[in-house]
Amino acid sequence: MSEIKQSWKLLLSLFLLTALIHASYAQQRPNIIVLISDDHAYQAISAYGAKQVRTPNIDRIAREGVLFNKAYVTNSICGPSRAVFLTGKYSHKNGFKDNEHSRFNGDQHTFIKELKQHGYQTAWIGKWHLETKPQGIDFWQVLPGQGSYYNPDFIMMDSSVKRIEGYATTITEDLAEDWLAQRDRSKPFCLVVGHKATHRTWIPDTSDLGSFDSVNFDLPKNFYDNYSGREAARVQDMTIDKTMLLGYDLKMLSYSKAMEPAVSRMNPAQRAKFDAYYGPIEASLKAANLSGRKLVEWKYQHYMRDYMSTGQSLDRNIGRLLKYLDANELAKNTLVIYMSDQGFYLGEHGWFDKRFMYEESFRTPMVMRFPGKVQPGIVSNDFVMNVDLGPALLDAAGISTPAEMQGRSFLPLVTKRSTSARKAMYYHYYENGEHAVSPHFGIRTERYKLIRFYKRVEAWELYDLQKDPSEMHNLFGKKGYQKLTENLKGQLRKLIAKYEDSEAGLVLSTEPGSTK
Ligand code: SGN
Ligand code: CA
Repeated sequence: MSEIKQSWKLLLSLFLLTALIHASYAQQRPNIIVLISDDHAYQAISAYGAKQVRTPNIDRIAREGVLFNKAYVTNSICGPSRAVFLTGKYSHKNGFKDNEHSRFNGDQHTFIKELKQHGYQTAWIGKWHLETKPQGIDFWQVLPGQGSYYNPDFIMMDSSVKRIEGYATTITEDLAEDWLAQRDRSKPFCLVVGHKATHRTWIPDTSDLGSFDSVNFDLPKNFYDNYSGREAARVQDMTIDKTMLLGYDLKMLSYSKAMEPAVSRMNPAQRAKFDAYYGPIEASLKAANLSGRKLVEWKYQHYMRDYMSTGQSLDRNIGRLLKYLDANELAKNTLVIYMSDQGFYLGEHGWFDKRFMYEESFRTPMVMRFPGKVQPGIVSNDFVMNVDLGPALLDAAGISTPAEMQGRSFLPLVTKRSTSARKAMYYHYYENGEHAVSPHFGIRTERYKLIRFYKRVEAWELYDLQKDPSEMHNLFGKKGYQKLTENLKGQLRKLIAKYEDSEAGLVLSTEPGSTK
């Protein structure tokens, strides 16, 4: 009898020991939170030098960790950007090339599946926008498509649709906190919070309406770009002047009914606040009877005010998450990264929207806090890309990058394990529809950028970013640039071969002088 008792005791202690080891291992591995917003421009973030707005919570992440000054995306549009993040592969490899025809193949491997296989508890909440349902994630609750700002629907794991009263950014944060509160505490976690803000049509929470009404936003120097020498830039359909609509984008309801689907979702209290804010602006616009540059500049100011107010709603909810981590003793062992799915034009070249390989949309804000691993206050000037994010998160969890992933962890660059960053970045944008941006691919080095447009416009562009950071002077074909161009073309071909982008390869193989 006592022998049986003894072996039970032994078994029990063994069990407890294993549980203890398991729990402490779980403790050591960091938790991961990725906050991914939509269309949030670095020009709208004070940590990136924006002077006319404050984003204290995004700034806090940067201050307590690292600000990536040269973070870029491989394909500047929503669905493709998320697919690149998930898979660690370029669009032509993960299959989600554009928002128009692509559906994400959820059977393929993702960084989040890899984390789950290594014992992480995983969740994705909020914007997803990949057409098919999430796969291989423990918990998800996502917006259908672009989602709605007010009283949004969410797709639940059992495929039912649940409408939740309130403002999307706040609800998404509420759901993230709910999930954190009920998670399995014996495991480390990875939570992705996908925010709809600051996507078109830039509708802020009611409490943020009018927050920037006293600010007169500086007009970008190239607001009145005439696109000379840049055919693809000339034929686009994304100007504040012609494409941005008074009724739809700027919410002047008497100008058009297009905003109706968004406002008709509002409850009477929300709608009353909306009308109380936009009604008088609309009345004053009518009374002013503006035209020409006066009207365009009026549109620009109201675009900026709505956009920045929506950004303020976003920043406040990021702050709530940081506070939750503080209050629940999670801050120390959690990597937090904030980024947008791409950049955005805030009037540069006269535009809103994204897509182009020009800096404002190619580049994305990205800040990361990783206590104990990354010193506070670092500013990184190395080239990093969204294709590197999955590998970096796996690296943080002590998992090596799966062979099929094309990105590489950027953690060594900011933990000083290594200093060998990439010297050049490869970009490829495919969509050929809304906003009429021609498909294009290209290379950016420290100083130069070479872009090849195709399908809609057939043209090359070359920029000296040191002399012309706003990308106004296309140097392609200009005297004295032939050698440089040949060199850049050579580097571009190498990247195309390295990433196995046959579509781009085919375009180049038809070039005069091509050896292929
Ligand atoms: C919508 C917007 C476009 C925007 C795309 C892509 N039009 O189609 O302005 O470029 O999304 O955005 S809207 O009338 O529906 O607002 S993305 O964030 O999904 O890439
Ligand atoms: Ca986007």
